[in-house]
Amino acid sequence: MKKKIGFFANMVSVFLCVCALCAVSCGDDLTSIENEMRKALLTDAEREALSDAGTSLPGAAVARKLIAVRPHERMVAWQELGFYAFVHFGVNTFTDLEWGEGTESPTRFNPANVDTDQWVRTFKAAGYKGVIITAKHHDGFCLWDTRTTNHNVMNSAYPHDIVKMVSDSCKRYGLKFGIYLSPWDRNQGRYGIFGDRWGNGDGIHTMNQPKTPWTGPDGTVYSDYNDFFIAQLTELLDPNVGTDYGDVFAMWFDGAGSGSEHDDWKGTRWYYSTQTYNWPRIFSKIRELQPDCVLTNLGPDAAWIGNEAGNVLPSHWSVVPAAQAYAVNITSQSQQTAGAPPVNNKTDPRTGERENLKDQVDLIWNPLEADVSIRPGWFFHENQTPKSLADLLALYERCIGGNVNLILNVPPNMDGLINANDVTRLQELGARIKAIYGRDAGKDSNGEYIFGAGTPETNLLAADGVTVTTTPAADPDHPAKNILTNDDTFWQPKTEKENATITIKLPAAKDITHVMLQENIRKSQRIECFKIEVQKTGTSGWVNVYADTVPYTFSGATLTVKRNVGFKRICRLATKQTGVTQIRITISESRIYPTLKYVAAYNDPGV
Ligand code: FUL
Repeated sequence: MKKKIGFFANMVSVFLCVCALCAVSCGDDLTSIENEMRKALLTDAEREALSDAGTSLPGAAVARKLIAVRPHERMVAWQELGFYAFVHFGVNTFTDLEWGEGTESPTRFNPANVDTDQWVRTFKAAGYKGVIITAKHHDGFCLWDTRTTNHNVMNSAYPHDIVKMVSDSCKRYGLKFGIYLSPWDRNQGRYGIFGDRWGNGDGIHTMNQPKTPWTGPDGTVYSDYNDFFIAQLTELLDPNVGTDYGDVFAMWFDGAGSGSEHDDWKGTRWYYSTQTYNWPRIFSKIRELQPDCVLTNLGPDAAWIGNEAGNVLPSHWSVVPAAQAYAVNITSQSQQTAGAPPVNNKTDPRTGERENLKDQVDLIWNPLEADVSIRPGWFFHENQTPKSLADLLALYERCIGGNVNLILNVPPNMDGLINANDVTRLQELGARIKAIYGRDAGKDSNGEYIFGAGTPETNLLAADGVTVTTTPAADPDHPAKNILTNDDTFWQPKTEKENATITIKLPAAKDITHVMLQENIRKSQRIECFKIEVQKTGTSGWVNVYADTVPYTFSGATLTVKRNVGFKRICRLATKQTGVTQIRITISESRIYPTLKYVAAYNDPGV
């Protein structure tokens, strides 16, 4: 039984808070709130640089403007997670659908024996550092013990709060816990639907009429879908309303079905649907309840890459025009009918380049996330199989190593378990990641190596006797040797230069298949173009093993894209380099004073 005390009081304060907020920001979308939040994080000098940021700035002033845009600590923590699980589970698991219509009976949800510990153990074995569960998908079925609607798991054939079970399992295994709450809700009668497309509908709502208030199962009166959505968020994020799921590292909002006016097939006929969200109110409520929670996909913190196949660009930029992060723009570019391709505006790799940003006055730190499913569908379907190990490893390396976080979906089956062949595939993936990246695959939220005590040190540069020299010389506070340790220290030159050379000498020759580079993103993203060369035993020349540019086809033209770094760049070399004694990284362009936080080299035992 839930605590209900305080709920009404809470709703009243939500209402008052909202009225105050609306007075200043309704209609502004997230600009005023989010941009002010972002600017508040900068130092006076950085804010000054940004407020001066205009058009036609001379030379380095453009670079200064761009490096003034930096992540909040919540974004640094999110980027460090890198790899986490998506779990799509709900009525669709039992109806064999991807997008339920919202008319299905909750009793259709009938798993034999949900074991969320089995899910999370499997995820940990794969190297995941967090889990995001579909608390509500587009069909509106809630996987938690909610008071907002009867369309929930407690009225199903398996009356258990699945959200709570997942959050408890995450705590047990040291993984972060996050929530997907679909804004689009096809079960909720007041969700944006204002009429039957063909004039013979329920006639409750017409375009110009205010919607009638409705009463939830516990007597709460909602006047608008935004109230309802906020009440759901409050249950999920506010420990004081009785459903305590603990810290939530990310809220994942999907833009599907939430764009401008569109037709929606609901059970037996087409409806004409649109929903006006009060995004400033929604985002502010989350900030108030869980300030460290990242608002991703459709939200001001992290952006969707624009496809669901993990097709990243050759270079991704975290500093982009702020308009890219506006929720209204994202929803209008998302899917409006099942299977329809989204309007993808993230395929132009020039978006974040200096040349494109030089005249922009409103910029935002908005790194990317790729959402991909291990199977063709997001929900479990008996006839589907998981991707191959080679595909999954390539996906991991191009996303995690391409300045893009990866959320890899694994759908539980009708028993409520991760299917045996998916478990095997994820264990294989974890074993490969561990063998290549060892300790650099990271730590869990308890500070333990994600693969446990037996995690090997695989970084060849972590050995005694490795030396680093740079041109220009390092700032004494940020010496070159800092790049050899995977911590918060970093290298930065002493002088204001756009280019630099970093030479790493190994005490004994090594075979190398990968090099990994990380910038200190707390200082923004600065490296715009770099290449890697190696020198081998008994030679004095340098062999180029990772080119500074790469061809990319966009809109029928072949562009030459410069390779940047960002949070993490994994460079898988075209062929294994044997007998390497020195590695040279040449930064040919940067947004002045480039930084490197960590450089590692590996020898993949599987190559
Ligand atoms: C899409 C949704 O429509 C899918 O059902 C799924 O939830 C995926 C993660 O996002 O846009």
